[in-house]
Formats: sequence, C-alpha cells, structure tokens
Amino acid sequence: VVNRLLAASMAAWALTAVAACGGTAAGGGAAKASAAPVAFHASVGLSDFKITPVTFTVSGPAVSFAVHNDGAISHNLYIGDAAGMVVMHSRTLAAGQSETIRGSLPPGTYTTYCELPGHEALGMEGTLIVF
Ligand SMILES: [Cu+2]
Repeated sequence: VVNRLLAASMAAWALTAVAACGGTAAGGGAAKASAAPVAFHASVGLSDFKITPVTFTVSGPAVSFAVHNDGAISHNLYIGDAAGMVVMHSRTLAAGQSETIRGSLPPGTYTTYCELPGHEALGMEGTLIVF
C-alpha cells in the first residue's frame, strides 16, 4: 500500500507541477532554474462519496483549501497527519456550501477524509502531500 501511495503521490506531484506552470501568485523570490512554481492553494470538491482530487500536492507550510460540497448530502473535509491527529478541517457543509480553510502544515503526507459516520469507508478518503 505504501508503494502504491508513493507512486500515486509522485504522479500527482508531476501533474501538479505541470498544472502550476501557468504561474500562480506565489511568486517567491529566487526561483530555481528548473523548479516549476507549485501552488499553496487547492480547490477540493466533496461529493457522494469521494474527495476530488483524491491525491493532491501543495507547497507549505502556509496552505489554503477551498472546500466545496458538490454532493447531495452534507460532507466535511478533515486532514490528518501521519500520526492520525487532525491538523485541519472544514465545518460540515450542506449541499452546495463552501468554505476556505487555512493552516500551516509541515512537509509530509496527510490523509484527507470526510469525518461523517461511514463516509470515509464509502470512499471519501484521499492523500495530501505537502512539501
Ligand atoms: Cu461525507
């Protein structure tokens, strides 16, 4: 499972790097020769029953996520660290609602999930990479 996650992470990282090539507003100082800018912000969709994107990557530590519930029932977004501690979360959003959450996350691999009973088991789980 770890190897599969790692492979997925690398693929997601490559996708994110390409997507970010258009340039985000991050604009931090001396850009390294070949390093594409990577966003600290991501848009995260919740639906019945998945989190989109399943795996995504942002640069930290300051991060923000625009969480929107595209499903027909309530959902929320929880982010847990490797130890299982909740490090960020949205409130529970009714269908159609959204919330932008901000936080500071050290580099690492995090689990994203919906904390409502049964939703994670139904498929509302994913991976967030911060570097
Ligand atoms: Cu949910």
